[in-house]
Amino acid sequence: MKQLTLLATAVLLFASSPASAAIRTVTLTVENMTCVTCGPVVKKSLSRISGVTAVEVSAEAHTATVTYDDAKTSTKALIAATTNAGYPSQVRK
Ligand SMILES: [Cu+2]
Repeated sequence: MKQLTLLATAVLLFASSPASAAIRTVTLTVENMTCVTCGPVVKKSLSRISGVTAVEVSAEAHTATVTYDDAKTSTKALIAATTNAGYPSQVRK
């Protein structure tokens, strides 16, 4: 029983720790990418966010795959950046 309590405590600590910040990769579904010049615009809007380390845009699939440090930015900021550039997006489920 004691071991179980210790384990539960450890899990709780891990889950709430700020040290759990990590590099994450998310795929966004991006609207309005209708021609070849749209991809670079979307890519640029995401690349200049602090904390973003890599961006792969597929105009054909209407997606942007973004690698970022979740201590520095968030999916909310990524979505805001593409939306402000004229390309509303959402996290692909
Ligand atoms: Cu275009």
